[in-house]
Amino acid sequence: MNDRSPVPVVLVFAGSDPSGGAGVQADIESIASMGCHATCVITAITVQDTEDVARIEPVDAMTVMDQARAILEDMPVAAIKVGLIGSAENVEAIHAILMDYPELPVVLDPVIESGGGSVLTDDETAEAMVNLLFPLTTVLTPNSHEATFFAPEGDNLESRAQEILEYGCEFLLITGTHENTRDVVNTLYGHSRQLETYTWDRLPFSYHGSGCTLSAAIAGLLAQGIDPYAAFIEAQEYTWDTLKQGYRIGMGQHLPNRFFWAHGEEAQRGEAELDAS
Ligand code: PXL
Repeated sequence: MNDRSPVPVVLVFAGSDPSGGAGVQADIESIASMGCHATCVITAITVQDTEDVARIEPVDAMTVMDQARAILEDMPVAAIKVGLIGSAENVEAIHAILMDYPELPVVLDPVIESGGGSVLTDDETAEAMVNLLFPLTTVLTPNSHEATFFAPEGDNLESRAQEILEYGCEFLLITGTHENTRDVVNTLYGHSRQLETYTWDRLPFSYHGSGCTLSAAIAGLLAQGIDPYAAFIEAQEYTWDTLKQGYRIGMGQHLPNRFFWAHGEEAQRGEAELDAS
């Protein structure tokens, strides 16, 4: 934490998801849950519900750049999270910002499609991400579909991971939610090799915003100054709990309950004390 701020600040670049499940809405809740303050540069407005995405309206690159500069010049940002970017021009704007703050850890969730399977990132934007942002990334968090998209040549997870690491990110955490395995296995790579695997009980539903929740939690923990290996474990535990205690409010996917910790036994005890007084 910086001595100018009582709370670590995370700068988020992300799209708005009006359902509140994914995007910047997810990032704010996750980052707040990690005890940090989320500042948010909106890169795109999406029209979507819990089932599907109908439209994406990218914000123009100058507005993305100006939002980020306004925050960075005002607050002691301690980590950056990048989610949906919306256009190749926005990739260039984010690249320019990251080049000016090389000391900040960057968590990039290379969003290609929504949980419902809609394409959110076109090929030109994806290519710009690989060339301009992957080399500046501390932690890249693709799911296994996205890993295949970025490394189509590889014929297994290991070779795809090696191909992606060569673009320059420091750590690569590939999530296994989309695989047909009994458990969910997430795999961490770095320093040209596999570093860890993490195995989680597979939950019964399909969730909207799990990747945003995980990557934002990692960014929050890195902003707290926590060791990256500890941050990866804690962020996965947090994300799994949000899904386990998630709910189905709309007619599509379930949503993570990112404030489950505020509704637990401790919070209920506090409420009972208030009622009694
Ligand atoms: O989960 C990826 C994602 C990220 N950002 C926005 C989204 C989605 C998925 O729907 O809508 C804005």
